[in-house]
This record gives sequence, C-alpha cells and structure tokens, in this order.
Amino acid sequence: MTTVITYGTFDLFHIGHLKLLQRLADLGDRLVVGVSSDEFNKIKGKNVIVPYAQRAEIVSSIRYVDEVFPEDDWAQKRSDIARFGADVLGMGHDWEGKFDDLSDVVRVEYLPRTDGVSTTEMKRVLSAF
Ligand code: C2G
Repeated sequence: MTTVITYGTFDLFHIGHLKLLQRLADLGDRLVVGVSSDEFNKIKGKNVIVPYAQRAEIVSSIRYVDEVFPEDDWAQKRSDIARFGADVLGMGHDWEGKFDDLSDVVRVEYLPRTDGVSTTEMKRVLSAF
C-alpha cells in the first residue's frame, strides 16, 4: 500500500486545494493530510479566516482524504512520515525544492498548482463586497 502525505492550511477551501488533493490521491492508495493549526499559521504569518477545527473537518470530508492530523510546526514532517509509513510527500510546486531534505526517507513530489485561484485572491474579492 502506497501512502501519500501532504500539508497545508486549506483556508477558504477552493478548487485549487481540491485538485491538488485529487492529484495526490492518484499517487497512492492512502492520503493523509497535515492541516496547519491556528497557532502554526501565526508562525507561518498567515491570517486564516476559518478556524482549525472547521478546516480539518472540511478536509477530512473530502473523498480523496483518508486521515487528517494537525500540523503544529515545520519540524514534524520527518516523524509524521515515520508514523504514517508515508512513501510519498506531495506538495504544490510553489514549494518546489523546499522539502528535498526529506528525500532520504520519502519520495518528494511537487505537483502543478491550479492557476487563477488562491485564498489570498478570494479574500481580496470578498473584501470588495
Ligand atoms: N495549492 C494549489 N493550487 C492553488 C492553491 C494551493 O495546488 N491554487 C496547493 C498548495 O501548493 C499546497 C496546498 O494546495 O500544496 C495547500 O495550500 P495552502 O493551504 O496555501 O498551504 P500552505 O500555506 O502552502 O501550507 O508545511 C507546509 C505548509 O503547511 C503548506
């Protein structure tokens, strides 16, 4: 069984998030997702709209996702990979190269992002109303 692992904030869940999760699920048999906690988003410098509990519930409801767990810091990936027995770490290509240091324990894949949609852009459009 091939396990794929990924991480993200998934704020204001949109088609770009969905397409990425779909592409990641196609890489294996099981997809586990680390959803960034509200506290970790402060460290990432992201102002999130939707609280962690709701973001986690939305992502865990996606048919491509098998399990969700909290992402609390940058350094937990290596232990998560061991805990889940992950074979593949997949991220959108805006992270290209950033996780290559984990390639000794997992196959690292950077997948195309979905252009034209982002949480930042959604916030900008919504703020105009
Ligand atoms: N994404 C995408 N297309 C978009 C927007 C996002 O493919 N139009 C992807 C990103 O590349 C990322 C995932 O969706 O792989 C989640 O994006 P974010 O919620 O913005 O997550 P991010 O802040 O990049 O957090 O430790 C890693 C971080 O937690 C990643």
